[in-house]
Amino acid sequence: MIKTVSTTPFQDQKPGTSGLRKKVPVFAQTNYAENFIQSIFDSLEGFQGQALVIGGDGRYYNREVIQKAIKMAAASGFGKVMVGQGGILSTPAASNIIRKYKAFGGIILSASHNPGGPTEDFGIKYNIGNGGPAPEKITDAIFARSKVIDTYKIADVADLDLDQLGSFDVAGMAVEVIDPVADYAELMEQLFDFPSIRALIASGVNVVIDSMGAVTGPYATEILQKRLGAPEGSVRNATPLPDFGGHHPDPNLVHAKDLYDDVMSPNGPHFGAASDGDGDRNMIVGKGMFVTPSDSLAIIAANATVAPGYARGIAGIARSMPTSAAADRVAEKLGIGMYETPTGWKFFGNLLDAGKATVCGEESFGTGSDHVREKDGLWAVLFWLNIMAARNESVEEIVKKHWAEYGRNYYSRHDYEEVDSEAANQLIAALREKLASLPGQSFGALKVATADDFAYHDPIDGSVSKNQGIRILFEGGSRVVFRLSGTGTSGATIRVYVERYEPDAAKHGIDTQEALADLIAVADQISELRKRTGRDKPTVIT
Ligand code: G16
Repeated sequence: MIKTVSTTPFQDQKPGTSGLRKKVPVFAQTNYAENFIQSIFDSLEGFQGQALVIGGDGRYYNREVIQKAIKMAAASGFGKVMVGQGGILSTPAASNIIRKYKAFGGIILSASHNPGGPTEDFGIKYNIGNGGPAPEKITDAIFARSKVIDTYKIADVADLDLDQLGSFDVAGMAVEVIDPVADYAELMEQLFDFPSIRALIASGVNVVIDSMGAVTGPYATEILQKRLGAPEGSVRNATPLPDFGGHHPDPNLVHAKDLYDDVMSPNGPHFGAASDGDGDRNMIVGKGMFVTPSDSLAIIAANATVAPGYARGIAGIARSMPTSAAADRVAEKLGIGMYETPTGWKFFGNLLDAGKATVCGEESFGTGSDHVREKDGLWAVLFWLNIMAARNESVEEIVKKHWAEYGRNYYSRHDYEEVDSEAANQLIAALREKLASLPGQSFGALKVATADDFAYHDPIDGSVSKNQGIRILFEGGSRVVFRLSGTGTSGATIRVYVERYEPDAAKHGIDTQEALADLIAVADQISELRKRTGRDKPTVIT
């Protein structure tokens, strides 16, 4: 019943910021997915007889790869697979299942915020027993294995019916098809004050969530509509579809513009939120106020104790390096630890496991805590609703008061997508060459204080991750950061992050792009971005 199949290695299976992401036609090549899954198993030790969690965001090709993964797990000696009904598990829900049922690890199938469909994106990611993305040590081992693999093992059995809940046998291995929502909804109910949020909604605060045709639909429907009493229709685009209904499931001001416009209109909802393909990102919009992800992290941290799950206080905050320093001011005031990590949720895992950080966040619309080991879109939405209910204030009031107390970090990210890879690499290389000569140089009123290529020394395991982004810091706390995205699937994406700190509340009402205009111009001057890429404006501004 177990077949050993000969294969030839692919040389391009290097996991990026979050797993292996490629176009569906790449994944659909003979043995491509099998090679990568076997490379994962070959890089792990001690899983015989243990449980593996499998699920994905429902995108095109999800079910096909789940069938392969189940049969290969059986052939490799896992004792049990837990798989979400219909092949569905949001990324945070998968993390929760791994932790709650003490599974050995999990395979999550998603390309996150990238579009889905026969010619769009797909992805495979391995998460370890703490529920978080595999650290670099493991992803490096998987890549090394994928380059030399010559066989894989698979059970030669019929496909499993993924739509039927219950326990089944696949080639001698137990498979449980589980409700993807129940455990997650229960966890949220433990962390947040559901009665207060229910009362807030009952009082007439109109809350909508746009699930963008992706995985959070069933989760948001159960929690917001069934448990918190929001009227039917409050969750929009609520059915997960293989092509996300044609949506680009990236919750930002470009792809969730309809929601933004609706909340900003006089008769629109008071509060709007959107999530991404696999449910780990979030966007928060209140009437009159878009909340930047960096501010969202700072505000959640500053108000954490209103939520029952965090009433004892938070131990520390972690943010990725390109995320604004708004949270740093909160940590300073609370007298707790602040950690700056490279981009990638995997870098938070050690800090969370060691109890050094309780809440974490990234500028890329990611926020989360030690309740799981992934960022968590609906968690952030519920945290905001809990804060609004506890303070009896709107999003706009909460944000403005926060700025008045801590100062405002004006912040924006400019993305240049699908740039020629060679040109992008040269731009970064040229910046690296300039680093030593920048400090002391003035660009108009801006004087460079320091410049470096960010390197992270993990305080828990001592590992070092180099070349994590070019930082140019100016006197007074402004900065620009350049890095190449590790999640794109065609060409290169250059990200330029721009930040200015403004302590004076009288100057908190300026348009963000205007407030950052001189820094944006200097970023172009130093990097020669327009000249090198031939682009005259970013593809996406967030
Ligand atoms: C992933 C990672 C995040 C990271 C984001 C953007 O998110 O989990 O930690 O911030 O990619 O990465 P990059 O700037 O390299 O494209 P997701 O939601 O895509 O899994």
